[in-house]
Amino acid sequence: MSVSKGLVSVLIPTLNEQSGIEKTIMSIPRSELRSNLGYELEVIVIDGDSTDSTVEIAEKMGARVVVERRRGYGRALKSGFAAANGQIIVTIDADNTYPAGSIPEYIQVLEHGNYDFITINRFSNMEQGVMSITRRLGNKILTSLANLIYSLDLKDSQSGMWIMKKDFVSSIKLYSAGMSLSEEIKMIAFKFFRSKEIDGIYHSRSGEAKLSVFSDGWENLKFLFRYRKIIESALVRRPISDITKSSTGSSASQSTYP
Ligand SMILES: Nc1nc2c(ncn2[C@@H]2O[C@H](COP(=O)(O)OP(=O)(O)OP(=O)(O)O)[C@@H](O)[C@H]2O)c(=O)[nH]1
Ligand SMILES: [Mg+2]
Repeated sequence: MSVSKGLVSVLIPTLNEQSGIEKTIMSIPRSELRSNLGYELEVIVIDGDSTDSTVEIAEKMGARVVVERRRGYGRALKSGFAAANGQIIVTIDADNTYPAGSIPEYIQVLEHGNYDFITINRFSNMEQGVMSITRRLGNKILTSLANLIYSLDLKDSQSGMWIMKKDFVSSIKLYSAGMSLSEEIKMIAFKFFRSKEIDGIYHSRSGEAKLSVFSDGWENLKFLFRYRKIIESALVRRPISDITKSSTGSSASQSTYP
């Protein structure tokens, strides 16, 4: 395939990830994306002012580095969304945990199924010891509650690997600055857009985790309940498929997370 179909932006938030960033960027199949799907690739690292050599390594690997000094995984990804030029946006962590090698396959599912958003279920193929029992339990509780409150059928509400259309990102307003962005984006995606959850692999992490099981778990739990009141206001533009279903417009005037 010689004519480029467009651009894929892979967003990678980093906070002191010098031991995983090189392997992570290397695992993104640039040439397969180009030769099999006709997409060019841009890799954007959104760095939280790392004090190790994350930025140097990322730049050496050809990534564009955006510095976002304000703390938080959600804050970093929102800055990444604003910086992305691609028609398709993919998110992964910088710790080599997600199956970046399968990005072309997932993009094909997105395109053939005309989905707006795809998320990867980490629990379908996870080696023993990759996640502690406490974290597994926390994930189970958060996912079950999300399903109950928002009438969903997710297996993993906390996964950080998503494949989505830029149009979807432009149609929503995201409130979370922290780890709760992960459940937030899925709730709005599965409530209002064509979305799919795909089983994937989750490898053991390179480097130290930034997630704090108890404080992030508690924040994510509180967010699940608060979000019920603001989910409608998070829809900036209704999905095309939904416009004919309802004539009640949604207010997009809210600018801060209550
Ligand atoms: N820029 C930026 N990146 C962050 C921040 N906090 C976390 N990250 C990055 O966001 C990604 C997700 O954080 P992780 O610690 O891997 O969280 P997790 O995937 O739930 O936990 P593990 O399974 O242990 O990896 C990693 O690539 C982090 O380096 C932050 O405040 N700023
Ligand atoms: Mg991680």
